[in-house]
Amino acid sequence: MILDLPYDAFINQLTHAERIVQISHINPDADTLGSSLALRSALERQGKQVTTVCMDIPSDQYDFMPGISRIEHDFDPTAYDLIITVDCADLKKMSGFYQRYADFFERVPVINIDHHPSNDRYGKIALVAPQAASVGQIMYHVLNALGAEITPDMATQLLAALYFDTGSFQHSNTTSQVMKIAADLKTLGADHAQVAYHLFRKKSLPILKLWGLALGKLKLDYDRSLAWIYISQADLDAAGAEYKDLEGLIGLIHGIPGIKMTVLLSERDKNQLKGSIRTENGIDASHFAAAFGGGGHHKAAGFSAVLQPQPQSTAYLPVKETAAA
Ligand SMILES: [Mn+2]
Repeated sequence: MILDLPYDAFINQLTHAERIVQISHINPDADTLGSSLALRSALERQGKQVTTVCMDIPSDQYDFMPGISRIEHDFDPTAYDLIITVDCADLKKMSGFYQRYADFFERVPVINIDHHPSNDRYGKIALVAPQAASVGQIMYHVLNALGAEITPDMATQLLAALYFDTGSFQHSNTTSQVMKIAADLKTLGADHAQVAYHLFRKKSLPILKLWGLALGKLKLDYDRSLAWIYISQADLDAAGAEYKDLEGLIGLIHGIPGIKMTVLLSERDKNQLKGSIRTENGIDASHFAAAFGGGGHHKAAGFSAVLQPQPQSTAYLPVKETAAA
């Protein structure tokens, strides 16, 4: 099944473009990075001048991705005649560059390539497919529509995108179509073992120490089908780890038989409390996250809250106190 998207309008728009800026979302992941880099190669082979930007420096977890060193962190808005946003559900919140260069976004056509259900199809042309597991899946069809050759490096970039957004093909968005595309990318030379290692298996010693410490603090409440962990700044210090080292931990915990909701709470700078929630079918994680000003998807959501000076006045502290007990 080829996603029903305005490929022809996109291709037509490209014929009017010489200098293109591709924009990834803040806190970039393998989907926005891999999809951008694969499209970039195809556009460059058409003779376009392309700059790929992201406001945040990608985590070193992505250093293995071919072309990652070509990601830049700012651009000159007078130098481009086309904008392509990749995996950005919202131009204002997710690109970060919108506030900096608002008139550039008014003046220059935007092509919006995304799969978030909340994407309102901003831009002149929207290649938006909420049914796609990742932008990598959309980009595979875009490259085919362009008639672009997918090189082994591009195949690795796209496989990384697909692999990441499906949680290594474990999430329910892993359709047979996703697996067929992954198989094709493998045939085209994607380095599947490198993708799996760098995105899911590689763990530094501080990460392993932190996760071990965290597992020791795991609390279970079978009456409420609830599992939770609270990680303090002191825990991070004890493991020699950083906040980002918690990434992926909730996926490890959420799978205990009899547990339907898993919550990971972590203390952040400036009295911030960050919460990640995972749920089983039928329990809306975003509903719980919204109670603390957050949001997300049905089975995965999150929130940030400010720790108040009077602990008893906050709704979430009882959870923290129980967790610490
Ligand atoms: Mn994505």
